[in-house]
Amino acid sequence: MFDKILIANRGEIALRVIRACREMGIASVAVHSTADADAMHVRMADETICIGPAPSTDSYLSVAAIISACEVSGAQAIHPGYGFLSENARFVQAVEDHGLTFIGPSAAHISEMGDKITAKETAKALGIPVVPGSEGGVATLEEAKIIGAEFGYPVIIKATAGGGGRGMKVAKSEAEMERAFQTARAESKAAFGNDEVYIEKYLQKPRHIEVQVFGDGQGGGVHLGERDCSLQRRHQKVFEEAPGPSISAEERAEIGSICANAIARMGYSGAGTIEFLYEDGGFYFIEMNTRLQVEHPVTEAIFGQDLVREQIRVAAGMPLSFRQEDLEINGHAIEVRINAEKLPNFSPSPGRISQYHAPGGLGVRMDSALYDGYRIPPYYDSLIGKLIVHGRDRTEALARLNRALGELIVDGVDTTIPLFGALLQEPDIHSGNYTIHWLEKWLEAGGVDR
Ligand code: MV4
Repeated sequence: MFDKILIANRGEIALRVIRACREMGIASVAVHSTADADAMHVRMADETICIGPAPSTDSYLSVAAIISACEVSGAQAIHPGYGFLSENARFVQAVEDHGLTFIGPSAAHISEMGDKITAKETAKALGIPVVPGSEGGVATLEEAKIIGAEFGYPVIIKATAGGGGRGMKVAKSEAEMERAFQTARAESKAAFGNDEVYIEKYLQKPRHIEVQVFGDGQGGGVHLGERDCSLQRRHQKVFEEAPGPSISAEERAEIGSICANAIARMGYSGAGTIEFLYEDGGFYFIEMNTRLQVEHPVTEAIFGQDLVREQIRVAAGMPLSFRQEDLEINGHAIEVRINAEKLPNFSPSPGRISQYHAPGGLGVRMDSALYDGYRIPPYYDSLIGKLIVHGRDRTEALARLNRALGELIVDGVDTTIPLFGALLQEPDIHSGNYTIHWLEKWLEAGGVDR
């Protein structure tokens, strides 16, 4: 096992990794920009190293600075958290070239899943159901129209280099194809320097269901059920839950075993998420994330497993600490993301936290790097906390969420907390009856202000 790990991240996820390290008897090294000198992750780590100025391109995204910090500190492994360098294959290669260990999958698996066409081909070859559509890239408008006629409108045009919704366009009819196709290509070129696109049948009212997987890197793989992350605004998740309220035990076992087998056959190592659209009882692969995700705590809650500890163990060459048959779902968990943003437009709201009080009690977890007097810098993501509640069933989890939100105090900046009080007034949230479009429609109809 490693005796020292460097955490190439900041905020709540850096604390999350430090906590796992401490429980495992591993020393932690925090890296930070000059803007984060007073950040909680810097206070909590065993050692700290300043890696550059405020802009993340010169600090948290600097491969050279992070590898130097690792060498200087004597850490043997790097945990990337989420975002920043967590899905950067060149970073992983550089880490390995320096004789260090990346806590995550291989550079090859990261690149394979970073290219969305390759990811889909790999998924299909491994028996994972995919959205019907083009075989590979679509280079010309003529070809695009043939695909449209074959699968039927509406279709969606997606960037091969994309993900997370960038460079996507819907064509509702052949008349809309030219504009949608050219716009998707131009946006992909501008955003990723690559104009390759592919086309899929557009699903009109799906849910976003993602399956948590773990590979041991030795040909073993397990799944830890699904999360429903359909409540999103502009591709940013705001409310996540596990298990998915629309997924039966039979569906879970079936899609779970397909995913676990695929991970095993890939020889995948560490945590991953296989993302699906779910509509009318069918699962359709869209992407795979090769990192630990923001919403991993809802899975931890219902399975009683520490996913960061598991990532570290697997990276150190140890076997998974559980077998599929050891994993059992206990109750229901919900996470809400607290962002420093001003409603109703979700505009960033950095500034000084005059008062912070975290909720507590049975079934409540607050993952946050806030403290009284902390100044939220304007340079980074607006996520400042995650409130995770766990109950014996969904009804209890919702009641507990309502109770915990009542205890939570974040003063001094605007936050998304009022959004969740308003959501808890909605019958559709209580019944679990929502798709990927529910939140945006509700916000357009004045949801937060009602
Ligand atoms: C789709 C889709 C409908 N049909 N693909 C958006 C982000 C990227 N991960 C995939 N996305 C979508 N792909 C087909 N064939 C609708 C979306 C989509 C979406 C997906 C998940 C969660 C929220 C979303 C919001 C808008 C569109």
